[in-house]
Amino acid sequence: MGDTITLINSDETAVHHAFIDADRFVFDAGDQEPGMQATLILRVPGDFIIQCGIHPKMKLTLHVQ
Ligand SMILES: [Cu+2]
Repeated sequence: MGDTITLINSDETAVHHAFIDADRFVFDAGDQEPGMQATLILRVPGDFIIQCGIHPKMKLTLHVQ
């Protein structure tokens, strides 16, 4: 908890939009053009799913201690 994760869109053309929508924690990176980065600060312990608002199949499980 308290660490940060840097989310970098390293795709060459695709825009991504990472977000977490959990009961106890919400995060929204906004639309990320290729090369853009966003910082996710891990404020709450637990298991969370990072999703992409543009590509529903993209999911990343995050375990915060
Ligand atoms: Cu995406």
